[in-house]
Amino acid sequence: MKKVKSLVLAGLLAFAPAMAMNGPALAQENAAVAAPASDNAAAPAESAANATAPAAEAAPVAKVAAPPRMKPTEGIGMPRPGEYTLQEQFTDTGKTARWLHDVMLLPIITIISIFVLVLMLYVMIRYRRSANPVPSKTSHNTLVEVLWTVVPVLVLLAIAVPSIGLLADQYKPAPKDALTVKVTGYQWYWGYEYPDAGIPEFVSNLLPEDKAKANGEPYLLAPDNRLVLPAGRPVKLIITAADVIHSFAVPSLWVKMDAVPGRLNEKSFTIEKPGVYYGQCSELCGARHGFMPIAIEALPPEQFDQWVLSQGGSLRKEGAATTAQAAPADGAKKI
Ligand SMILES: [Cu+2]
Repeated sequence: MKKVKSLVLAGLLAFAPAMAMNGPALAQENAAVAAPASDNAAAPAESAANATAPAAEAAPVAKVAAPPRMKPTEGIGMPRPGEYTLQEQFTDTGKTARWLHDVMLLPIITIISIFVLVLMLYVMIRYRRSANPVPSKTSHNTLVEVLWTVVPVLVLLAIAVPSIGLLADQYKPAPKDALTVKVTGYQWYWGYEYPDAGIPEFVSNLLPEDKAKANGEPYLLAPDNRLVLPAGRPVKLIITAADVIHSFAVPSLWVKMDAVPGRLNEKSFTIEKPGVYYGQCSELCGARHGFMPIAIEALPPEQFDQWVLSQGGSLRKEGAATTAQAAPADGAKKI
């Protein structure tokens, strides 16, 4: 009961200044956003007024419309038929990782494999019993022994330097201004929540085959609701699960993080350019494990802000580290 009272109170306080300052602010229809029950009521009030201001400029009367659903680009953010390399990367760590794989590891592995194969073939042919009936009794050769110790050490060191740097980069904490999104794995769909923007959790299910085909989206990779993120801004994903272990993976963004019940894992990255990036659950999680796809729609920052407003969320103050909550819908109805 106490909670309900404080919800209503927070709502009233949140909307009072917004109404006084700006008539059309109510048209914003901040829908279905839970109020922070015990937070300082002045904070939501401030952010509500703050959030509605740009919306009022752009569309003074109606609710902000969501940007149109972005069309995926064939071969970008998704696997291509017959492809055997890593997907094209759209984050910094992804690019470094792909470089490490393509430019360092693959050539080194290839050279070593060919060298060992040639050496074995040479020894088998040149020193076979019929060609070399009296075998050599040599048991030591200092030069060869030094070489086969030092050369592998140098090769390993050369790999270790960029590899350890990449490992550290992948787990670097997010910058303070990163947008936080909570990702929850369920059997068998994903839930996305935007605590910074005050957008409550919505779920993302597999898009049926006919709808995916009609939309020009890849079936089994396309969900109905996408995870919408800003391009060019740091993002922090807090990843967890509600039932069994899942794994949130988007190969073209170099993201793969286990979603473990009762535990919050964190992954931070900045998507370089707008686009649709597909992924899948990558931890065997039950019967429909193969049917819980992921699609990240990276929008240009202005369009992302528009999307946040269209979902009833609020925009954060520039540089503010605390979260901003939109005004609660309950309160709005009671006014
Ligand atoms: Cu799963």
